[in-house]
Amino acid sequence: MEFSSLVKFLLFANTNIVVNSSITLLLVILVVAFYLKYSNSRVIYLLDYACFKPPSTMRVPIASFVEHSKLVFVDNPKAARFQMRILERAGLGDETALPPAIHYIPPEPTMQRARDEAHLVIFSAVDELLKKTGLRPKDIGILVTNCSIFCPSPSLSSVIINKYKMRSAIKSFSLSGMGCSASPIAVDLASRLLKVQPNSCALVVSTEIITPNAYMGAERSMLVPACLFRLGCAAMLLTNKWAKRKQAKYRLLHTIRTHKGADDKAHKSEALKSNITTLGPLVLPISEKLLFVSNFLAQKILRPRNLRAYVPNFSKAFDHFCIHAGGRAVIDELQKGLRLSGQEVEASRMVLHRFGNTSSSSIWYELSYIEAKGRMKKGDHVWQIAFGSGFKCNSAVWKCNRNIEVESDGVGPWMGCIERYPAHIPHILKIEQ
Ligand SMILES: *[C@@H]1O[C@H](CO)[C@@H](O)[C@H](O)[C@H]1NC(C)=O
Ligand SMILES: *[C@@H]1O[C@H](CO)[C@@H](O)[C@H](O)[C@H]1NC(C)=O
Ligand SMILES: *[C@@H]1O[C@H](CO)[C@@H](O)[C@H](O)[C@H]1NC(C)=O
Ligand SMILES: CC(=O)N[C@H]1CO[C@H](CO)[C@@H](O)[C@@H]1O
Repeated sequence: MEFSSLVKFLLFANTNIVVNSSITLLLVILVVAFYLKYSNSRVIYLLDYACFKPPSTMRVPIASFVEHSKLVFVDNPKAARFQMRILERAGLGDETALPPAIHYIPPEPTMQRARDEAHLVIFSAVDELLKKTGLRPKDIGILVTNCSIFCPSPSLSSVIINKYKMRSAIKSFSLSGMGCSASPIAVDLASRLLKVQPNSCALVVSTEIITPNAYMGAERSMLVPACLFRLGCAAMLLTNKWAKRKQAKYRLLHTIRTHKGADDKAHKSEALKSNITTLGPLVLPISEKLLFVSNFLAQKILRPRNLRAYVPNFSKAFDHFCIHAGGRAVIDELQKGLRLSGQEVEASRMVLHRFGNTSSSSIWYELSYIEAKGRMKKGDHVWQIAFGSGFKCNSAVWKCNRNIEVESDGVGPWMGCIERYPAHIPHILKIEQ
């Protein structure tokens, strides 16, 4: 072999080696980066969720509620009339449901009845969720339950673990006394736990057991919730498993919790304002941020009398809104405050009409409404916002991870009634006496 051709051969081989090894190195780096990014489970998915659909036997048409209230408050007709006036303006329909114990005359708010209700709503929702996701109870590593009023011992979490024979190493938490905003708190807690526990599934159960809520006294502030509370429960499955990324419905982008409990003067709108101020910079497009900042500066520097604070247009950041359906006044206030259109609050109003105030689970019935209407598309951003028990305001921001089809994903609790919505909700309902 000639010297020059030997040199050529060596050079060629060398470049080959260099090229080969750099490609290999690049591949290794890519694989490692990929592994670190995903297996380290920074991304948290909502695999799926399920909402309890009350059986029609537990239905309370408004007229029946009023009649029942007259019988229960036979010695106090004022209370019955007061409840009727609340219901006339509440925006609830004729298909909301109450647990059997509250249908009785008089109601029977015992511990046993409350347990029966808890079993009914929780097991129904969890059964459906396991069916939808194809997971076995043994796959669940974290369990967070949340229910504000009913706080039995052993806890509801233990009841679930016992019923489904979950694994003994499960990390379980029972949140309580946190009111309607508890659901984003539970999601927040589960997502924080998932961040430190790779390759796991977390089950979150959000409900309010209303049997203990049956109220027969004369205090008006207690009579109001007794009118609006209805059966409801939602179960959610969060995961950081890389293998589940295609199947998952949503990706969690942010959870934000504001607690103004330290401030005695704090109230709903205060907590809301601060929460929104925290959320704004995370989600708003640059144009809205600029408008907000320039308005803020103009107020500080020029101090004009009639310049109102700029409320960012959140429709530019979110495609769908799930506002906790606590009552009509709450939805009205938020719609006005955030300048939302009628369609953007439609899900909240329709959930209030069809299911009543289901406390912390209402935002999941709303998400399900948007899906059942076929409006949820891959890439859409959703804002779930809930407040309750005074000073807390909590949100979760999700990004839709795949197209959601009514045919394959179903309509969940809206089965059999979705075609009747959106329904016209009269401002004042005339109740026949
Ligand atoms: C969530 O909190 C409530 C009390 O507010 C507590 O009773 C309950 O144990 C928790 N929820 C469930 C479903 O366990
Ligand atoms: C907010 O932005 C959306 C989309 O750009 C627009 O349709 C809507 O009119 C805006 N709302 C307000 C109150 O400016
Ligand atoms: C809705 O239910 C919750 C209970 O979790 C209660 O705190 C809230 O006051 C209710 N909303 C209205 C408007 O009654
Ligand atoms: C304006 C305002 O009150 N902002 C508050 C928003 O909430 C965060 C905590 O979540 C507070 O640190 C901010 O001060």
